[in-house]
Amino acid sequence: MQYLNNVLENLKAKNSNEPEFLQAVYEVLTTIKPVIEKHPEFQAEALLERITEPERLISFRVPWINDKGEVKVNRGFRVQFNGSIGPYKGGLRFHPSVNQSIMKFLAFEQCFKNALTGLPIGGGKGGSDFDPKGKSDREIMRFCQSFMNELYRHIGQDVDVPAGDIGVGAREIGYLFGQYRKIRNAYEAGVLTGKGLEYGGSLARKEATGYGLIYFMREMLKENNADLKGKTVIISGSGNVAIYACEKAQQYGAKVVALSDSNGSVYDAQGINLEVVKQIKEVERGRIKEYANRVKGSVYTEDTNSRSIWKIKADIALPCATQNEITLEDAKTLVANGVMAVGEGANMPTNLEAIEYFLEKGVLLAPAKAANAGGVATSALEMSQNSMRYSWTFEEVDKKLDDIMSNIFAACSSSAKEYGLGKNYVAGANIAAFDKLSKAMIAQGII
Ligand code: NDP
Ligand code: 2IT
Repeated sequence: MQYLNNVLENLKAKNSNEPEFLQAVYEVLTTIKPVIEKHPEFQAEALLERITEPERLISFRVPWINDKGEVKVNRGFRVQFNGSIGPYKGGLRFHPSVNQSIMKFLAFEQCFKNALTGLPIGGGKGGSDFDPKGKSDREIMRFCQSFMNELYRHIGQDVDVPAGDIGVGAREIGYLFGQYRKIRNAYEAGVLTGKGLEYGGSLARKEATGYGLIYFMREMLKENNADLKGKTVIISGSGNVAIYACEKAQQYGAKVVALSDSNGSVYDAQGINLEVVKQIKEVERGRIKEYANRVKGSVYTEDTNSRSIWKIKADIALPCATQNEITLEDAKTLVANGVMAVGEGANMPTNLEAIEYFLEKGVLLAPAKAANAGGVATSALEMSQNSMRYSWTFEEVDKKLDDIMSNIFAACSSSAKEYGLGKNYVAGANIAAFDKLSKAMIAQGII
């Protein structure tokens, strides 16, 4: 298709130093090809050119002072990618790997993910190349305050609503919110989500991404006459998403045998003891290696790229750490070991070749944009509660989350069927999301 090829070529030329962004765009645009073919008017509207160009990209200096009194400087970002459906919405990532390419890929994906939730949220993302590892609470606080000293002028509860992502959890959101409140001299609770329960946070937000991933997996398995009970599961990462995916999978009777972090993985044939993991990760902010010191019979494998986990035999694999953590080689190992389903908790964890391989081999693949949308969906529920100055119970929020995830699965499945794509839920998710986003953009004119 000439129009699509031209757009992809131009994007490549313009963003040649942004491989992650190009990867995310390529996956979406190639899978929605049958939709583009049906709509010649998209070309005159320059719809693909507009949908792949952020509305605004902000980059700023973040100076802060460490405990030794030394001045440090990091780079901060906020990418406001698409505001057609609602205020820009998406997390903040603090990780040394953060750069413009990673920010743009995450913000681009977020627009489609947020469209799938059915809630009124646009797409954005932000963060910094700041490395929170080994920093004291006071250093984290000073960094967050400096970050907000610039970010505050770009956000607002009706403008752009950040939340957490890698390296940003309740502690960081607390410091960010405090600084925003001080600068603005107003209690605008809905400006950030993932807040503590004492000051406007939502019950079940902490659990939402991981639980949502398993609700999506449950629906996908159900459509394929299977369920989670008795399945062996491996989960990469041991942060927020991994921990609560593990918890819900265990509640459904699955046996989770492995978790990891960026230094290596633990294997526990008895099934992971999540209380031990929560103590190490949520309380002590320690390394997963510690699990093997505390739980008899478990084995730790050190590993610089943290991919040793994919060598462990399992029925279901849940990548919940970072982008491109499953390569073609990993996919081949997983398939050879009999994996039947992969659920993406992380954003873009499976590279393009690995996605193709899984689909070719009939592995059920739950794509990130759909399968990890429970976090941002519950953030939107947090915004609703903040607007109402009211809060729902855990059960109420969890039930809404379950319904949202079931609806997202149904949308992915029916879009895939409509275009004769069988069980390609990757394409199904992209088509369903594009359908909504493109209609909202076209309705609002050329902006
Ligand atoms: P956390 O910071 O809580 O945990 C991240 C986990 O992934 C840690 O175990 C970390 O190990 C590991 N990890 C991070 N980067 C790398 C890397 N480069 N190589 C190997 N391991 C790595 O983050 P979350 O759990 O919140 O996020 C995990 C993934 O889920 C991300 O892709 C995020 O974008 C996505 N996501 C998060 C949502 C949320 O609500 N939090 C919502 C939707 C998606 P270590 O401690 O060693 O760095
Ligand atoms: O990738 C994601 O969807 C998130 N990090 C959650 C974003 C949010 O606004 O809750």
